[in-house]
Amino acid sequence: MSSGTNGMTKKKPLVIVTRKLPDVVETRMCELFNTRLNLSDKPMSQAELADAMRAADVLVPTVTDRIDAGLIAQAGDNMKLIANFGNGVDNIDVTAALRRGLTVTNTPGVLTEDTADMTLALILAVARRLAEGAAVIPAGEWEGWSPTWMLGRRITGKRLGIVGMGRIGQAVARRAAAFGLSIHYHNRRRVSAAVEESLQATYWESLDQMLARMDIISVNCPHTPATYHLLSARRLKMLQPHAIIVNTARGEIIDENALARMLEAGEISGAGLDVFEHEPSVSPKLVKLAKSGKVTLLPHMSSATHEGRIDMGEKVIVNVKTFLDGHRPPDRVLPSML
Ligand code: 8YV
Repeated sequence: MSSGTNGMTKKKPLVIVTRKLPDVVETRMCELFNTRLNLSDKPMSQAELADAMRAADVLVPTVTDRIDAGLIAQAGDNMKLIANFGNGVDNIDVTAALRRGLTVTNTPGVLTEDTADMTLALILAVARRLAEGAAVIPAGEWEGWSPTWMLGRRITGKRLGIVGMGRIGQAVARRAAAFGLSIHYHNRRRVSAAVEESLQATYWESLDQMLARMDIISVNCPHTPATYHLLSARRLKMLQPHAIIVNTARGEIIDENALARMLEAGEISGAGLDVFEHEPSVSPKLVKLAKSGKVTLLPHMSSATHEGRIDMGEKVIVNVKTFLDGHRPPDRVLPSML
């Protein structure tokens, strides 16, 4: 308990964390703040989140919590900060939060490299049939080497089209160049000439035209109202039949049903997906295709490293502490940034 200037005892602000975080992060949060943890890690219901919004001064949600306008309307008078444990803020109605006078922060920068690593892993997995191959020996099905068996597609020399050339897109480009891919990108704003030059990246103003000419597409833009179903059925149809598509951003950016239909019909050759439109449920068509080896599906784990989660926690702590100390937190998110 700290003392107020008027001599009365001032209540320490309550920080409610919606999911289990790494131990070191939780320990530090408990040292610094009056913190209520979720040790069971069970996702909170909308009713439980509403209770938390009423009771807390600060809420620390994750991607699995839908902090929509309805919930924000129920925020208590003390509620001032939503410090998201995550980079993407599409789980939060940032505009409604701002209108209510709530500050929103996120954890940018610290999951860039891990997410880019997994993007390349998925490109390789799909093109070189990694998941299918890895299943053969454990299943006792290997009958020996054959010159025409398990053939995938060469990566080197192919064209990679990156949709979204922010931090993660650029980290993907750096890795992809080392694999001999030529780098193409579409972004709502063209990146600087210096960045283009250093990445040897070709800008496509028209997403449609880029899609039609690529061998591999990687989705690396945030999910916003403007990018919802950016890869619509119409746009997916522009891909060449041998193309593969990888998504480590958000499921909502691709029309998942259309993608599944086209994969099934052989109109796109393969997909590597770490994110889905209705997590944790996944289109049964995609699940079936995963069994046949056409697609590799991962359970939203691109940023899942011990180091990354601790870094994310540290970012949350800095944002909360800075805010509670009366300053502007470093990772403030404004609707204009989305
Ligand atoms: C995180 C992510 O695991 O940060 C993001 O935007 O998509 C993930 O990699 C998740 O958001 C944690 O809340």
